[in-house]
Amino acid sequence: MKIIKLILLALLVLTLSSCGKSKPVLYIFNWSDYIEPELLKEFEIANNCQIKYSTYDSNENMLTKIKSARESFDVVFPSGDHVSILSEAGLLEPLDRMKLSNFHNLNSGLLSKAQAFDNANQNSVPYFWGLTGLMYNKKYVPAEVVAKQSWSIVGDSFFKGKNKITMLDDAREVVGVALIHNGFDLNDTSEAALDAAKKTLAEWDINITQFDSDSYKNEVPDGTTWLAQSYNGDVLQQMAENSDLGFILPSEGSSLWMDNMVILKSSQNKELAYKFLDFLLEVNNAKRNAEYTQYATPNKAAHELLSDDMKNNALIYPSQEYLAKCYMIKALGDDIKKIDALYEAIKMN
Ligand code: N2P
Repeated sequence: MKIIKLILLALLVLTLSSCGKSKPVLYIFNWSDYIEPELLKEFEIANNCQIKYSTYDSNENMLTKIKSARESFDVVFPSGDHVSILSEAGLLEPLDRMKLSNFHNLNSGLLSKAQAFDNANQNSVPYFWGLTGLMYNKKYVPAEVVAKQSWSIVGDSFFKGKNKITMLDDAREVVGVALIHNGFDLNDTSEAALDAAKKTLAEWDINITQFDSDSYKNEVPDGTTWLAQSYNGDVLQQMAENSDLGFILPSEGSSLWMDNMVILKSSQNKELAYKFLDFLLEVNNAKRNAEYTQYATPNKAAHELLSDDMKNNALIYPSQEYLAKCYMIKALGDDIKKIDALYEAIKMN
């Protein structure tokens, strides 16, 4: 009897002491709706750790939070121009390839493109790429309005006085498509280019209710908004459940971006952060992630495993002809102020 009591006591002490030992924590900061949630749980189990996951809806918000230093993160997912901004600010950990055993799964063509914002792919690993287009609800927007297949739909007189259009809360995206609509490069900050963009945005603005990068995902389906500038994968996630929704990539071309995984220099748990990056680069995980998010994967090995339906979906992987009309958002240095000023003026109106 005594022995049994002793064993029970020992067990109790063991359980209590293991409860007290906290698991390592990985702090992740990502765009909303941008990861297959099951993958997070699987990573936690496989690595006996806890993930603290927070989201943002624009690069600007992400940057402000990181700089405020009230919270610290290990892994973040900036777009290309913000990889440049973060790395110039000295905030990124140069990546040790030896710790990324699945790096070889990446598409080498896309890796060279990524060098435009990250020299020698030193500080970032491509995560997904995508385009910005127009999401609409067929119940409210007549087919002949959408048939224009142009960014000028935003200024269409059909929407006058209806307050049913939103655009992204992102200066580069909003000014960018106005530049493209006028035949300019999205990165052009010359006076001629910005004057043209300004005129266009002033015309469109009459129809724009708000600038918001998140709410369109629910508001276009429920009819609060009828047309929204939106990220392709976010729309495709909604379209899978609602046949009233449509999405177009306007014929003038669009903005093109690549989002990336980075480890912050200030990370307190770099070993675990590396494991997380490598976990997402693993071929089956990358495939499941691409299927869930509906974004284009830079993971070549995973892309090969996708269904033909997905690979042939021109809203995810557009034709080379269309991509040739798109512009990657680049870091502009001080010239960003011109774009910001134009955007703020439109928002204030
Ligand atoms: C995910 C949006 C990510 C794309 N919700 C923006 N770069």
